[in-house]
Amino acid sequence: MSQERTYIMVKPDGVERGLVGKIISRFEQRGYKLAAIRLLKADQALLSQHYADLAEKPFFPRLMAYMTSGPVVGMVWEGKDAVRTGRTLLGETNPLNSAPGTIRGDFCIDVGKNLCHGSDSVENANKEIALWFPQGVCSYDRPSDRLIYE
Ligand code: YYY
Ligand code: MG
Repeated sequence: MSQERTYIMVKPDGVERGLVGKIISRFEQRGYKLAAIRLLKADQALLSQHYADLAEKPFFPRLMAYMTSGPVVGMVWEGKDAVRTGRTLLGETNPLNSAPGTIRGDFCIDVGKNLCHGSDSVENANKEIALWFPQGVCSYDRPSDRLIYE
């Protein structure tokens, strides 16, 4: 079984709106395994590394203000196809294009308040996990995996 990992983050609007539990539940109920979790107020330096590819975008200053407006919950979820399927669970970047049943499609409207982040490739997932969890993640056996994977 693949042990692919992805970095998922509840943004400040999701924390303030009390949606952390619901977002965690989407990943739990799908069968993914929690490998790390952390609540923190991210500073500009950390977020600038996380969003380095977007530094030249016109929305970058607004994105920084949003992401530093309150605490975030960073998580690592593990399992088969975790990166691609994790993004499917989140929905599209613009919530208005997100199907009902996805997190963004069920809980938000504007792109600048889109609740959550998910890594977009295995390579970026590994970079983001190292950035947000420099102390490493948790490895453990989960007996219920036999009920999830064939
Ligand atoms: O990976 P994802 O979060 O779906 O989108 P990105 O293109 O990486 O952009 C990161 C973040 O930036 C997005 O979640 C909201 C914000 N953003 C924005 O505020 N306005 C845009 N036009 C595009 C993105
Ligand atoms: Mg992205």
